[in-house]
Amino acid sequence: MPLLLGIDIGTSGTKTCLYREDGTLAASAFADYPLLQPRSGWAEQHPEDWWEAVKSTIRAILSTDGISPDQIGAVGLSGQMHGLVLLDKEGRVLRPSIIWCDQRTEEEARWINDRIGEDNVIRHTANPALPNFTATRLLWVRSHEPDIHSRIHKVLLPKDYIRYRLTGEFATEVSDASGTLWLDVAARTWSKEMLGHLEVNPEWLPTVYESYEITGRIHARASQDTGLPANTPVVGGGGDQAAGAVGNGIVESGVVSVSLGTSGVVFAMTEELKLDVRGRLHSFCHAVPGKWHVMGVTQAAGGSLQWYRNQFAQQEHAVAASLHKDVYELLSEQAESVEPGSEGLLFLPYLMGERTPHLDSAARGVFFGISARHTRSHFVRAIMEGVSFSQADCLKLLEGLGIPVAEVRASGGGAKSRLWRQMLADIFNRPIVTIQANEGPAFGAALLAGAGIGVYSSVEEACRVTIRATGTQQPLLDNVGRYARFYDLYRKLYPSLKENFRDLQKFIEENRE
Ligand code: XUL
Repeated sequence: MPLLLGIDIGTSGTKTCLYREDGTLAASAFADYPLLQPRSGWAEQHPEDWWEAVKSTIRAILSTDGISPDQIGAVGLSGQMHGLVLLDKEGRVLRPSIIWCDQRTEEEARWINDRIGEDNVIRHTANPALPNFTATRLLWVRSHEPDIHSRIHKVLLPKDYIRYRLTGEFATEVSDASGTLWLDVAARTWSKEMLGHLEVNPEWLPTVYESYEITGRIHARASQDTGLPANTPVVGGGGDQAAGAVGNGIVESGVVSVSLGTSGVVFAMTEELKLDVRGRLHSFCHAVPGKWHVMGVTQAAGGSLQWYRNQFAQQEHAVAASLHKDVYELLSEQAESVEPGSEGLLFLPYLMGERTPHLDSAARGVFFGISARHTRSHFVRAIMEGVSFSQADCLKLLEGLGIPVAEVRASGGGAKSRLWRQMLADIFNRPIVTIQANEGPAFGAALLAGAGIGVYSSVEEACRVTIRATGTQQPLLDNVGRYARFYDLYRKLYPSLKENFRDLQKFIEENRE
């Protein structure tokens, strides 16, 4: 039986995983790369770094004992969404990719909504223009780097650049394409109207497939580079959220996922396209044919704790290394030593602006209520609680659309922490379920690959065959009450600070080099 390879080009690194048909993991590898932040609010990565990570992780997997390349039946790709990759006519990358969490294009987003009319943008694409959508980045390049703009031959999303390196094809699929603002999400094709209004040459854009469809095959050069057999099929795959949702079995209504990666996402499948009138939730094509999804996004979820780890946890790093432990495990233990509510220390996780529910790229992180009693452990717990409150904001909006929530499944790096899952259970006041696979997007991409070559009869069947719940954490009544009270306070803080965030942004701009 063929093995299925899933590759997830994430923000902190690339995770490549190989699965058997029953969904069990045969091998996995991870390689990281830097996030470039040349200015406050900017975020870029080198597509060449992704490619190096893809090559090295595939090679690591193929050198695992007992695995031979010809066992691999198909490859599925997943990746961070919204990033802009520009190629010239020789297929060379024109500039570093401006990635999903970059905040420089507020003006371009406003320009799109004003010029086309927000209602029309929503009519064409199911979403209003937001600074994280790819279309705004291309406009930014047009006005700030006209020389680069004039040399554009192809415009790709991050995982689709890797597809190009693997197969030589320019292709994408509906779920990732939904996050560009160039896709007619209802019709699942590029929107002629949007391309026309924004003066995007349709020839720049890749062919759009359904996520399980074969988009190309490993070519000879990539076979040499990676060790994968030439002609191995590569399916569409999915944006990391849609692919992750497939990997969590979010392919039927009633089951909702919370995934705590760098960003945090609450995700639900919908039988038809459903919209939040104010655009606070994204409404995109699902990686399942004929289905859509809605999702709420916390920009800096695991990203907030990662920031704390990088800036303040040197001591924990050293201890973790000496104990052969993950530093996040240690941070979680510290947080556990503090009572729910962090003795009044409250965190707003807006380190990279915020999408759901505020749609405000000027918002910034806040610790509120610091007292001399607070220790580093309180700060860690407050970060985890603040991120959970922000995910509760997302869930509330989803429920407001009438989406049934019978079960919530947690996944992503943050959900490895039992404590963080308990916080979600207590703050959502709902049981939180975990499943056996924790590699969400890479797993989902592999399942899509299996559906593409007929190992499974459909994406839904792939999920039925491979996904099993492994545990449920119930809300603890004492905590539920305390958190409900604290959440009220959390929700009041952003409105009181909104204008101050604007002033702060002005101050930063005035004092920029
Ligand atoms: C989704 C989103 C993030 C990125 C990075 O809209 O921006 O999930 O895909 O993970």
